[in-house]
Amino acid sequence: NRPTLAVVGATGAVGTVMRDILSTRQNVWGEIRLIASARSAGRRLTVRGEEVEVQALTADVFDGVDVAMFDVPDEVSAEWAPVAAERGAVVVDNSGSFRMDPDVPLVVPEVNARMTRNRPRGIIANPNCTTLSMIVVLGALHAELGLTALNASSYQAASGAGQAGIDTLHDQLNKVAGNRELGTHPGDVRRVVGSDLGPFPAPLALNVVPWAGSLKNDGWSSEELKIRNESRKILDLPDLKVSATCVRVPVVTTHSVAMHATFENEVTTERAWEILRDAPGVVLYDDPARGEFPTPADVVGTDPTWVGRIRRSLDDPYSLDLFVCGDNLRKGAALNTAQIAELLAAELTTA
Ligand code: 2RA
Repeated sequence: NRPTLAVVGATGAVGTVMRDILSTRQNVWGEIRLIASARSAGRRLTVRGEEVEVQALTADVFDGVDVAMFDVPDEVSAEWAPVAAERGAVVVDNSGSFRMDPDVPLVVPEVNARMTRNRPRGIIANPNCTTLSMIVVLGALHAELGLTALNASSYQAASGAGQAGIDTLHDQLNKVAGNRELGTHPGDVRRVVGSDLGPFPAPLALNVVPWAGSLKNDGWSSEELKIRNESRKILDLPDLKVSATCVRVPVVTTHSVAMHATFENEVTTERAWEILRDAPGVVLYDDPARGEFPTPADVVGTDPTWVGRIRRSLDDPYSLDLFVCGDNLRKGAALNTAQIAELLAAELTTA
């Protein structure tokens, strides 16, 4: 018999994509329970073509659940993931609560699937969407070339900040639409957009905002530290040199990352193409002469990580410069969580 799955956070931006993914990928589940806050309980949502009633998040709802996919705020996961694990579920958590816990594996199936079985707390963590938008490509290159340092600049979509981010961007675009004078004088966009900046610290329409997440030590943002700390853990490179700058851009969904990656071995563009052409979960799209390189407009809604603009650094034969795009709601969150859950389903079904 097939394992029982719970989707916790079923009504959010990522939860909605989780239901889409569960309805389109090969079905490996028995019962699927949809769980959300008490205010959403009773709503009927569709998954696998069937209407399912949303249940409120309580301890009892995890009785009989084999795998629980969580996409809820950090503090909700911190409280409820251990409860679900205590009731016998293996939790795949998409929040930041457990990612750096030494007893919780941080898993990207294409890179370190083996870590899924090593889960002393019954919790497996899903990386941050920005890390997930680049790590499948980086992991494939590291496996062959030995990564030693990474500089990354992200171009992050509004939906990384949830439905509020999407709504704020669209509201601001409506305000600036058609006004060709805007973006030509200091503060002109800010005046038209007004004070409702939503989850962003500055106007996003017709702008870029060099900030994502919260302020940490020495001026670094939480997003930038996540790229550094999560890449080190996933690749098992505790001394990897990482410097990241995370920027919010007026894109609805799909994160992009420009990377400068340095390796133990000399690299060539051709060798990088050879590695990435066949890498699982990667689309190589790299022919600038024909205008072929990844852009969010082409990548959104797809599962792979798209990579292009690959070139050997002009001043360092051990380094590559490259550009990747990944849908931050799919591989960046819901898909990776579902892939980990499928690994667990295979383990539990054969057990
Ligand atoms: C963001 N990566 O884009 C963070 C959380 N999803 O806001």
